[in-house]
Amino acid sequence: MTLGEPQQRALHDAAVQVLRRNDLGTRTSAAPELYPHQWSWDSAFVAIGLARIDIPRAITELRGLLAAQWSTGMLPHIVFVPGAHGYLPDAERWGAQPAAARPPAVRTSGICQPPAQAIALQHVLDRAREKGGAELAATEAFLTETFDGWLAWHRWLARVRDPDGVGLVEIHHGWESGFDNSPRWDGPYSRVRPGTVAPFVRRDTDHVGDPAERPSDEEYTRYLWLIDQMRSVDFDDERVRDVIDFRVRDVFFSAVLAAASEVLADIGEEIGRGDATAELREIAVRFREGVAATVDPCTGLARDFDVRSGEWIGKATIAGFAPLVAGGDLELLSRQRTLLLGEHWMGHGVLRYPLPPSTSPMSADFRRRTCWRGPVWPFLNMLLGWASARDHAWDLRAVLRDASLDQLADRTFGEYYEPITGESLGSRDQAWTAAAALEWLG
Ligand code: 2M8
Repeated sequence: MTLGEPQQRALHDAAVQVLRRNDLGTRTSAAPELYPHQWSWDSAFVAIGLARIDIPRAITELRGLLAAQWSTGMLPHIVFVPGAHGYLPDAERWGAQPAAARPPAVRTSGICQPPAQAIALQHVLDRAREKGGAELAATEAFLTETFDGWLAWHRWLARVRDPDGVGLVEIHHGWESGFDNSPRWDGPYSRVRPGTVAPFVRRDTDHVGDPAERPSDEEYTRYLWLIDQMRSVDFDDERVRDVIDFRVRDVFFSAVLAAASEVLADIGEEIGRGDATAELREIAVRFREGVAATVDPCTGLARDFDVRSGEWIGKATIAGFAPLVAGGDLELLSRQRTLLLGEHWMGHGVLRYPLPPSTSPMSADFRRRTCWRGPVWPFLNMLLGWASARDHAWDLRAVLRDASLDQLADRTFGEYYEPITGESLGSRDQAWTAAAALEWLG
């Protein structure tokens, strides 16, 4: 089914309302109750949706995020909103206390998330070009003003998180991946041994939904332990590597960096910052090749690498399709598209909609209701749709678009969706889900 005109209009209006409701003025809450703060990669996808309805507001969103950039170049994964709590009991425990590199005026976490921001910048510029006039002028001025900040972010990732130049970003916490409790991290977390850490106690479980859908308190205690380890060295990049129990080369994060670096190089050329082109294209090539080199010839899926155990992580998750985000080798991309559309993934007979679940239903790790272990994530489908358009993979894009609109027509804007029944799960009114609806509607 594809949506008719009235349903499309209703979906559009409801999505706009969600973004307005989550609007804090200069930041957008990731979701009203559960995630009231500004999350880094949510905010990038939110800006893509905002650019469809309000270009100046999209610019404000990205400007606000950049204002929280650390002096090292890192963009923190959460910018805390004063007075808001969500289910995180105490922002200070997640790193929001003074660290040498943190800007003084904001409270932020001390870890990062995949760098989707340049992809958002490109969307804002595209929309501004369609409008022309003052909005285009404002967008170009904004890009000129902030270019060095985005460049510093990409440089930090390339230098600090890939010091050996293998073309893969090393993460130090499952949250840095954005795929919090994915089966990808089961092995690495099994080697995290919390020492003395105050156990995690939820602030309020009322709006967290079914606890079975979420990581357990024991898992959260490990998450906190890693933050404590980082705090013990004042979040100092060089020293964190030596003390941290979790060191993984994240293939999906790396793919986002590759794609975003290519885009940032294009933007740089357009605004007269050709001086950064060679460096950014080199980062794009390095990480694209790094991602491609992880592909398991048996499964056709890209893999993460656990630095501490020296093992590949070959779980059947959506991150295995990282090359489709990174772009590059045409044959590899074509093989991956066939796999993605095939019966282990989007073409699996049990699925409510032909959309990729976060873990393959064929995998023993598949959990249909548990957050990153099975459900479908609309923002990821938007990202795959963007990459498909970039690579002229119109067939894949069309399936993703039609099925996404069908899924989102319930207007709950769920955080994630049960892949077999299509039920909306997790938080409601999730901002990046509303943004995905607006982007698909065009
Ligand atoms: C989820 O992660 C946060 C921690 O960062 C959490 O579970 O508390 C993930 O889905 C992540 O990708 C997302 O950015 C965040 C906010 O939507 O929620």
